[in-house]
Amino acid sequence: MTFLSRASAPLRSSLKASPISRIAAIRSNHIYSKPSAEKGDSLEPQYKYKFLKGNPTVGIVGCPFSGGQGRTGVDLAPNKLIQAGLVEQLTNLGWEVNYNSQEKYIDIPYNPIPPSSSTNQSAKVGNISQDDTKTIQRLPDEDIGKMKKPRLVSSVNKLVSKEVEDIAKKGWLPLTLGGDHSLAMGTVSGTKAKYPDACLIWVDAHADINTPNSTDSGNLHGCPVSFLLGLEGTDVAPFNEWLKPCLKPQEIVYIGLRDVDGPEKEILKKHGIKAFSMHHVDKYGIGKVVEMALDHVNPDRSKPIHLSYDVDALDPIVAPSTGTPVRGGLSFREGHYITEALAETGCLVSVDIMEVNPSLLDPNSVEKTVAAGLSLARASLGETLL
Ligand SMILES: [Mn+2]
Repeated sequence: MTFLSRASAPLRSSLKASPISRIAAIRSNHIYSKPSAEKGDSLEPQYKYKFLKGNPTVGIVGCPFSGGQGRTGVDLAPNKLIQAGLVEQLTNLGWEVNYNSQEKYIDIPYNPIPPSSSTNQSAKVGNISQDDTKTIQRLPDEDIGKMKKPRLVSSVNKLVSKEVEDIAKKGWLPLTLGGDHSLAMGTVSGTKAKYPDACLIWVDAHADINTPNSTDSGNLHGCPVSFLLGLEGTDVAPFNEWLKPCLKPQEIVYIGLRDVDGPEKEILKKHGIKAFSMHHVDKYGIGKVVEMALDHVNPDRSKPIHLSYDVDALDPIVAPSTGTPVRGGLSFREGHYITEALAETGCLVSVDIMEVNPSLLDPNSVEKTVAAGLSLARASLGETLL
C-alpha cells in the first residue's frame, strides 16, 4: 500500500478527479446494443471480421494492472478509457459491446493494494470499492531470481488468459485495456487457446522479449514475448503452472521498435524473429512495412491476427503519458494506419491497448494519450476516415 501511494500521489494530485456520473451509466457484465438503425440502414462494422461469430461483438477486458513495471497509474487506464466514451464509440461503429467487471483483477492476494485506482474516484467501476478489497488477505511477493512481483503478474495473467479465451470462444473479439504490457502473457495465450494458428503483430517501441535471465530491471512488462515463445529461463514457477509456450518465432512480427536491449537483439537474431524498426518505417513507409509484416506472418491473409499495441510505439508527442516513452516514434497517422490496415484484412480476432498511464504528466498530455488509445481501438474495430 505504502510504496504504491508514495510513488503516485504527487503525480495524481495534479489531476482533477474525474467525474463518475458518466461511468455510473456504464454497468459491468452487461451487453450494450448498437444504436437502432435509423433511415432503414442497419449499422454494421465497416469490415467483416471473418473469424467472429454471430452479431459482431466486442468483449472488453479492462485490467487495472501495474505490477509488471515500477510506475503506478497505468492501472487507471481501463477506467479512463471507458469514462472517455469507449463503449459508446464502439457501439456507434456497429458493435455490440460486453464490458465485464474489473474486480477480479484487484482481489488477488499478491496485489499490495488498495491499488492506486481504489483511492481514485474514477476507478469505482462496476462493483469495485475499497470495502470490497479490505477482506482480501495480502501475501508477500518476493522477487524470484531477478523477476519482480512474479506471483502477482502470474496470477493476474492467468485470469486475463481465461477471460480472453472465454470471450474468443463465444465468437466475440476481446479488446483488452491494460494495464502494463506484461498482460500480453494472458491476452496472447488466451487468444491462442481459441485460435492456435493465430499470428501476433506487436506494435511497440520495445521488443518486450527479455527472459527472466536476461532482464536488467526484473520488470516483467519487458518479458511477455519470451514467455509466450517458451525461451530459455521461462519454464519457471509460478508461470509454468499455467502458461505453456504457445507462439512460434515465425508467428510474431514487430513494428515500431527503437529501444531494444543488447540481449534482446541477440534473441531476435538467434530465433530469426522479424522486426520492423523505426528505421524500416523511415525507409519503406508505413504502408509497405505493414504489407511486409503481414506477408511474413499471414501471407494469404487467412490466419487470425492478435494485435498487441503498446501506445509507446507512438511518438511521445502523440502519446506522452506512458511509462517508458522513447523519442523517434510513429506519427499519429502511421500509428493509426497500422490499425486501419489490420482491420481491413478482416483477420483481427483480439486487440490489446496497453501502457496508457493517466497519472503521468499534465492533464493535456493525459487527454492526448487517452484520446490516442481510444482512436486506436476504434480504428482496429473498423473506423475509417471516409
Ligand atoms: Mn510493450
